Amino acid sequence: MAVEIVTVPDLGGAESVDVIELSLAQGDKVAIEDSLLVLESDKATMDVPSPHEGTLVKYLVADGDTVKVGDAIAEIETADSAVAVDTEAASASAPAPASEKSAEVEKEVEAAVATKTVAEPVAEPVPESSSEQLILVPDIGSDNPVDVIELSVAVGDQVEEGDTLLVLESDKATMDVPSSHSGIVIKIIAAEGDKLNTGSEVLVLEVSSLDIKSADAKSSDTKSTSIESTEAAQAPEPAIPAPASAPAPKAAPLAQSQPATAPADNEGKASSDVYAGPAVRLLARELGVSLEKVSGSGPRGRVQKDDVNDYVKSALKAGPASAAGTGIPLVPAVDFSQFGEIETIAMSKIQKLTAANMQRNWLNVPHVTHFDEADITDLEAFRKSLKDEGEKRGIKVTPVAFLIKGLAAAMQAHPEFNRSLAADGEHFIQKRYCNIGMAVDTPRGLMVPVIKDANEKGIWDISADIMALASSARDGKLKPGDMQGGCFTVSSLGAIGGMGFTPIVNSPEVGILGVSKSQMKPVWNGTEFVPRLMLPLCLSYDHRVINGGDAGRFMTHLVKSLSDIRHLSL
Ligand code: CAO
Repeated sequence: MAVEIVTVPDLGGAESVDVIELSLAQGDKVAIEDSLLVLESDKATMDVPSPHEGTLVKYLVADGDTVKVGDAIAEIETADSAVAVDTEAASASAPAPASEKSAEVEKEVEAAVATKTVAEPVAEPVPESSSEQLILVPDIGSDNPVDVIELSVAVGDQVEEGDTLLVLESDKATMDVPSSHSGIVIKIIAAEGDKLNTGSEVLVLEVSSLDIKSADAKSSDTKSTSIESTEAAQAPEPAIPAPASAPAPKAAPLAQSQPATAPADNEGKASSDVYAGPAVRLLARELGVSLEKVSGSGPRGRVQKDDVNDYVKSALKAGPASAAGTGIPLVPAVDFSQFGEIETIAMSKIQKLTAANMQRNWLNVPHVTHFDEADITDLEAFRKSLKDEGEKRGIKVTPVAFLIKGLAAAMQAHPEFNRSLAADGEHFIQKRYCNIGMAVDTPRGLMVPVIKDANEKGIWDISADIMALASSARDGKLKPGDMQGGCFTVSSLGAIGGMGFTPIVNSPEVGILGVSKSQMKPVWNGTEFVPRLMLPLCLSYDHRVINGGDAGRFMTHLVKSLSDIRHLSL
């Protein structure tokens, strides 16, 4: 049986990382190097490419899991396997340790062929119309009827496969029933308060025949029910499959709002401890509402959708208030939809991390930005003269390589730029190594891979590092180790444009160099104006560690070495 287990590859030193994205669905075709999932450490994200070609049988981890090197993450059925796996057999059970996987695989694949799981909603074609799907209650694991406590859709709603249709509740648990098909709700059969059993009718969907085929062929991962204990105070947030396209919330997110409402019954609890169903939790997440701030009006204090919506309305009415504890006035939450059509777009993990880091650094670091220009006329002539040799070596040399070389030299001459403030605020940490981070603009957001030991490298090696790291960053292939250990950062917008900008220090580093686009300018040489290629440089620094005089001397050193690169060889 050719079912291969894919494991977590070398993490470049990180001990454990989080799974932040499952890139495929069960049953998807996979080519070698296709991204299977995305891992994230404190510092970086990393795509895990498939080492095999074939079909994804199932993931052995879930979004949000923490994994380490060698952990089993997915099963791939390779092309030479004779068994056509019914992906619906993949259960939503927690992954077993890697060592147990191989033994389990064959058993599970055989089971998959022999039987279909019933732990998911069952869709029976309605005989009269092939475009209508009757959705039934999946196996609820008990003969006792369970209560419908929440209907998550209404007639006319467009639902995607995996969207929650309704929430069931027994004595012990709530169960989120996701849709097995995409389509439009044309009839709702079950009502809130009804008691249902396995196989009871829920609703009818109008689906296109294409959707029926693809839903039948697709994985059941998104169809599996998520169950949360209503008693387990420590229960994690339920694993609710996110809809493919989340509906735009009617109000702007309230992440920082502190509405002037009466304290909620749930005040002081963790969100996971609040009594609420998965659909309500999903709504709260979409609206940026912390559930513990919402009073539940349902039985036994259960938080209902209306409670979340009421909370949002009252927050919007209350307007901005000061953020508790920080003393920083908040930007008011605005319902932009009152002014025109809007779309709410989810931020990627990288974008969220960048936003948090930028805000942290901006608020913590007293910034000063020092501007200067370097005459790079001769540097450019020399760089262009390297073109032929660069082509032979397969290396492209850009001005950024000289900047990194020049920065490393300036940091050696002015070691205060290679310091960090110690956590006690009373010492400097002087680094004896010299690693320079380079901001890279990628489709996923801003990444900062690090060129290690830049002071010991020549222009060819630095250029090769720039090419390799920039391309890994853009392809999502950076390892956490590639992003660690930076002492100083360079942010070059030279290829894009601009005359200058004020970059934000990448704390705990103490300096960052912003580089804008070089321009030919008339420069007075004492007797006449001559055309010179001038490169705008913007040095932001942490004024707790660097004084204005230090910055002036550092920049003068850098400008001098870029204007006459012979200084770099001294
Ligand atoms: N002035 C004029 N032209 C410049 C230049 C400058 N300062 N710097 C680079 N260029 C030119 C190069 O000469 C090259 O042109 P040729 O092909 O004609 O020689 C071209 O721009 C190369 O650009 P590049 O972007 O491919 O390569 P790079 O080495 O200049 O930069 C990298 C690499 C990774 C720094 C860059 O691609 C990048 O991602 N920059 C964005 C950084 C960023 O987003 N900063 C903001 C952070 S805060 O939000």
